[in-house]
Amino acid sequence: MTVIDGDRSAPALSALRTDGFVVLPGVLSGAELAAARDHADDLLRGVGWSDNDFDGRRTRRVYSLLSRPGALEPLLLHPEVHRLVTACLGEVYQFGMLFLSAVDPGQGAQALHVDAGVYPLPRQVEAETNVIWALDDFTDSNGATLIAPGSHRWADGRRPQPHELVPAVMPAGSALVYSGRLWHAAGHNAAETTRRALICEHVLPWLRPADNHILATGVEQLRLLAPALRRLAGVAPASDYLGLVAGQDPEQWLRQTAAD
Ligand SMILES: O=C(O)CCC(=O)C(=O)O
Repeated sequence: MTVIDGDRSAPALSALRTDGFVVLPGVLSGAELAAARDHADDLLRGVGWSDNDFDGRRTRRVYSLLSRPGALEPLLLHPEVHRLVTACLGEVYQFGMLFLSAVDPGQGAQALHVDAGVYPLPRQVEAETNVIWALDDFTDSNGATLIAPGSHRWADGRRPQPHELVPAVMPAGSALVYSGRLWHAAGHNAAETTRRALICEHVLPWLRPADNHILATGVEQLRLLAPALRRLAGVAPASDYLGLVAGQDPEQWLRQTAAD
């Protein structure tokens, strides 16, 4: 497993292309991590377990994060992650699925999957580059994400065998950046503590994102977001003619309708 320290942009990109993932340890400062954890706990308070096997019946999930990004904003916009995403997807892309997850003790391993499997695209298209932020240490025992290195290049129909999986063990504050074509799953949490993560997909701008961020966030809150978050919410047009509002650039439309 490639874990990159030091000046890491070029080796990280090379590992991401070769292995389909890269772990960037210690991306967050202690203060950023503490604030992100506190905000995650606020968001998770009172949230129940998911009601299906895939999301996890001992896992709590929180969506609609753009309506209350708080201390998660530095993670959502982290330049080191976005340099890698830009290298894979180009200058314009948008958030796909975006959620906090708290994998509680006793949660079994998730079904293996590829995030980009929601799109009926040829396997070789890199439609998504995603990140799992470890808000707690990811360990062998607490359900560190299981990944099949190199599986982003596998042909349609090939599935990982148990011996092909490795746990993405990493300290809290690290980022696992991976291809949307990589086979992976949350591991079994056999520990006594919860394993929290922020999971953030980035997808090509001309695809429908898994979450509808515009509806989930609402126009008033979109106006209040940092411009970079607003673009990632899907406000940025994909091209000159794709993603306009009433024939206008969405940013212009937001300014104009605020003034009306
Ligand atoms: O929590 C993890 O390690 C991965 C979760 C995941 O891939 C998913 O829920 O789609």
